[in-house]
Amino acid sequence: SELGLGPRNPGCFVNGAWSGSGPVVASLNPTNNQASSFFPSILKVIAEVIEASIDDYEEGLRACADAAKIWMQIPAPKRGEIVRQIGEALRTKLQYLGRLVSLEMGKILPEGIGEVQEIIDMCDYAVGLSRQLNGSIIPSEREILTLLAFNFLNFYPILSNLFNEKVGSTELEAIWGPNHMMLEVWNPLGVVGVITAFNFPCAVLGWNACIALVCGNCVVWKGAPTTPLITIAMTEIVAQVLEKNNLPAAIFTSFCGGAEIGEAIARDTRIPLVSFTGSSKVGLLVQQNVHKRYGKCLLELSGNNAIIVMDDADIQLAVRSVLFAAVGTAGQRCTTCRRLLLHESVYQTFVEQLIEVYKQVKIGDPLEKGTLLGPLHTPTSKENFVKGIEVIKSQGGKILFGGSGIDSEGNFVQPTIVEIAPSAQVVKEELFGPVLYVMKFQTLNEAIEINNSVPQGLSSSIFTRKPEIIFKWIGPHGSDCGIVNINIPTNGAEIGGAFGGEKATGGGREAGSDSWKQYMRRATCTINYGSELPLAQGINFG
Ligand code: UN1
Repeated sequence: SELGLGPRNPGCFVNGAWSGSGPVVASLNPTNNQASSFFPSILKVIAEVIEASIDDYEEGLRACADAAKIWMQIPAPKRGEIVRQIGEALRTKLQYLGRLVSLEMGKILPEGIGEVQEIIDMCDYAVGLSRQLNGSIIPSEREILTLLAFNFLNFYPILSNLFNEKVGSTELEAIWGPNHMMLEVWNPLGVVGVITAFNFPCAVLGWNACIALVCGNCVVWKGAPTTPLITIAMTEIVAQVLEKNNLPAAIFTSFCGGAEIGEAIARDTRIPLVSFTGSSKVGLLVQQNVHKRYGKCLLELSGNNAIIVMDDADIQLAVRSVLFAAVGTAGQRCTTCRRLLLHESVYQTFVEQLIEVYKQVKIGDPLEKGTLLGPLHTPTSKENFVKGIEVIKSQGGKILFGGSGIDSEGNFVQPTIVEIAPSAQVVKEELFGPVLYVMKFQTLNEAIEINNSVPQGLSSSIFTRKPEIIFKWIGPHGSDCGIVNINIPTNGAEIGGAFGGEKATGGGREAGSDSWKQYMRRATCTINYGSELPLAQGINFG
């Protein structure tokens, strides 16, 4: 109730009003899978949501495209001020939102709160950025060749008249400057579509929306179909800030819905950029639809991330890192460590120590203090985990720890360690749960080759203290991923860097660094402030 949610909630924020004429869906609690608005228990009950229909979508997009004309004209630092206020509003609701993330998505409370903190950080980052959307000035190389030749012929007369009024400016400019200047101007795109996934139901919105907004774009957001309450709560917070500032509410338009709305966004020519987070399979479909209409895509797709532990590694540090990377968020981060590559000399000790810490992982209600492993997000995720274990076994995987679903009304499974050959097909795929494949290697080259041998290329990490290994790892013959860490887990990236990966991960970069450039269109302007027309490449045309 602190977030303004009721038992049944319209799930579309269209032109400043909540509505919804699509199907009614229930938000399930992954801890017990109960969903009904009419039972009194807080933990078991979440709520129902009315999703968007295509008519809702059309209405929302019309208003959003209109609002874009206004928003893009507001000075960037003023747009930053709006994002600053969004950050402030989020700060006051941090605990409530964090609990809602934990309740609806199933991640443990510290991670739920951490996720909301990530958007607050993004707001702060974007406020600063709003004063730094700078273009550059590029020296022009145009030469006024004919005039120069002319001036050489007249060299002495010019010199003798140098301090004389009679010297024409044309001659002097002809010698000293091309009278052209090149510069880059960054303009907003208009409307940015953001489609996010269940595992980070609000942080990923933050990476995209905070930047998109300061860059002068309106945002159309479709959250994951299974986390509609977070979509609504987040939207309401943004909406209140826009209203307080007398701005068109359609600057931020959002829809709860599934594939139909996602596809509408991908096909919509009013949306020049679509940022999509999800599986490689769906990402490819989105990309094809967006590219068919010459739109731009930012893809943040699957990961299949490895940690390499070298023979000189700090084993304790590495064990703690692997635990967070493989078990955190129940293995449902795109940055989750799925493959552990151990140098043969540390293999035995490492596996023993890891099993010891896995034994201590407290599994249970994600809202309860001390829980490290909450449920998987949906009953289907649990089914996929159980089926996945069978496939792993059929491909020669040996279960070293865990390996089963847990009998309960929720979607709980055991954290699992599997010994397997890097060549097994299953190792190339992303099983979205707490399953860790352990493999042995002898040389650094072999480890890097295994790291790079999967279709995905998001995150990677190596544990070593040796500079020659570190620099090889981050260089051209090292990891082929977008995130290349040393002595930290594969997950838990800071927002200041550009986040994203290569290959089947989609190539997009979101959040920090110069990611903002993707949310704007660059105009390369060449200005002629003289009266001659020197052509580039020295072309003389008539
Ligand atoms: C994701 O799983 O989609 O680096 C994103 C991390 C988080 C983001 C994960 N900051 O693990």
